[in-house]
Amino acid sequence: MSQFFRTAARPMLGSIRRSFEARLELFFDAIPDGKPFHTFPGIALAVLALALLFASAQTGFAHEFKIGDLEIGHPWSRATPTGAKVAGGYFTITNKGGTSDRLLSISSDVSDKAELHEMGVKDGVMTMRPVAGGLEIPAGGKVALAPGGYHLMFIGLKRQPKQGEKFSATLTFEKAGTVSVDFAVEGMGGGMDDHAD
Ligand SMILES: [Cu+2]
Repeated sequence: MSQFFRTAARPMLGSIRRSFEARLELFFDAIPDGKPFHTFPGIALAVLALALLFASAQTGFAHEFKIGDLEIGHPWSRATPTGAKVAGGYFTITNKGGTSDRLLSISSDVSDKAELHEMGVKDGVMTMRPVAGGLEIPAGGKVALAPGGYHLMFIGLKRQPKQGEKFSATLTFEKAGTVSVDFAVEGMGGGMDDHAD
């Protein structure tokens, strides 16, 4: 069930929620000025109950870490097949501060080392290379590490991360310093396999 939620229901819930919120706005816009809101109590209560339901379903999946002005959103990794030596790591970094910062290094107990990689297409071929000098997080900006783009790579896995578990890693930023985060391991299926050679 949780597998189903992660792979299928979550994006679906997101889009339902978005269209729902859009409709909710229309609903409130449609209330004539000065007309008492309590003329729609039944509908309003049902709408609120549904909105709360979706909100709680969302927070069930999200986890977040903070260090200084930086927010690390939903670090996740993908379960790896037996024998795999590398695993990816993904999350978002939001910089709420007035100065840029830089993700310099990553370490974790699950692997010998961890690198920051960038994926792109060069001459029609998918390539992946380490990012030199760290990853800049602009002031007031948000950077996403996601399959197909920037990502962490845990190299030399000491064990296979299993779906449903979490493993911790340490991120070091130039200004904000060091923060420990937990990577939620999600299912193998879906998306591109960005770590096949
Ligand atoms: Cu990589």
